[in-house]
Amino acid sequence: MKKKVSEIIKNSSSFLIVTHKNPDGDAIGSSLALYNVLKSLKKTVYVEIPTKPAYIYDFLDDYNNIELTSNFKDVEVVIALDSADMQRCGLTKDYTNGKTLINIDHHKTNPLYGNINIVEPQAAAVGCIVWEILKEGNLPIDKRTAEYIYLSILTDTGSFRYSSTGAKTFMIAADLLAKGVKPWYIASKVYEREKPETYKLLSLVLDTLEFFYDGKLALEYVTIDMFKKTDTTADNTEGFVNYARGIRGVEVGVLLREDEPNVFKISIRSKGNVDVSEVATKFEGGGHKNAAGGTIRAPLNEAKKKIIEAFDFLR
Ligand SMILES: [Mn+2]
Repeated sequence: MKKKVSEIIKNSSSFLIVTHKNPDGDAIGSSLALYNVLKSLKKTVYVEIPTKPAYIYDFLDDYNNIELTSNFKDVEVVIALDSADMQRCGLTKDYTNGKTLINIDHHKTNPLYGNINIVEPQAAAVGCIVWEILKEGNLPIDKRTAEYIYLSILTDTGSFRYSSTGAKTFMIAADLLAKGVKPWYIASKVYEREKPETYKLLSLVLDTLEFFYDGKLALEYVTIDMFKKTDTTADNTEGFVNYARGIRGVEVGVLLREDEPNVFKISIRSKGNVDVSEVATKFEGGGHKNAAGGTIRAPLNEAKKKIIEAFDFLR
């Protein structure tokens, strides 16, 4: 199947790459890696995402080449990356009709919406799958492509810490380093360029921390009011949920983020064996075993109650 994708890459002339809204490092990294390869092969290629990527990624060479979803681009091949369903990457059936749709993902809930589907839940990042496609097809991996793939792996494995990290992950990373990636450079760009106001917001959020089920569930929240007070947006909350999970004894950390009045985006992170993807499906969401998300439409107190109840198996 990967060979087939590399053949399509070689034999087609125009491509649209799409990924999920509120893109993370894996979504952006895997998309820009393929974009860069297709550019170097002199193909016509576009990258579209439903929402603008967060500022932490603005150091990337191709950041300004990322466009917002249009459903207008006239191309032969559409490649969706890291997108558990079509809607999350802004695709409509009307638009993809008559085009080759390639679906490359690692969410186990992916319904295989493409004409070609490469969905590998065991892959540490979609960037790893992209690397394999490029390798198998003998496609060029230059330094810039290597940096994009490295970004995707670094961010989706929580800096090589999550249970998805294996020997293969490091093997791929080693290959990327051989192509010129400097780990300190990417890490400092992604993790050491935070805005001061983010820390103001973080201090408000940490103040909301509460514990349930003998300290196994940690819950924190951010409200529109807090965003206003600190002149911040949802972009500033990247990684906040990890503070909840990072506490000793905590097995599940949850961040409730009020994106619209009484609409909370929930981020759920677990350690080790607790699978949070199931719980997320109860809240219009999904994800992976240790990282998942969803939405709750309710006032704060009710939203908190729903989350606490959903984790009563921790009792
Ligand atoms: Mn991913």
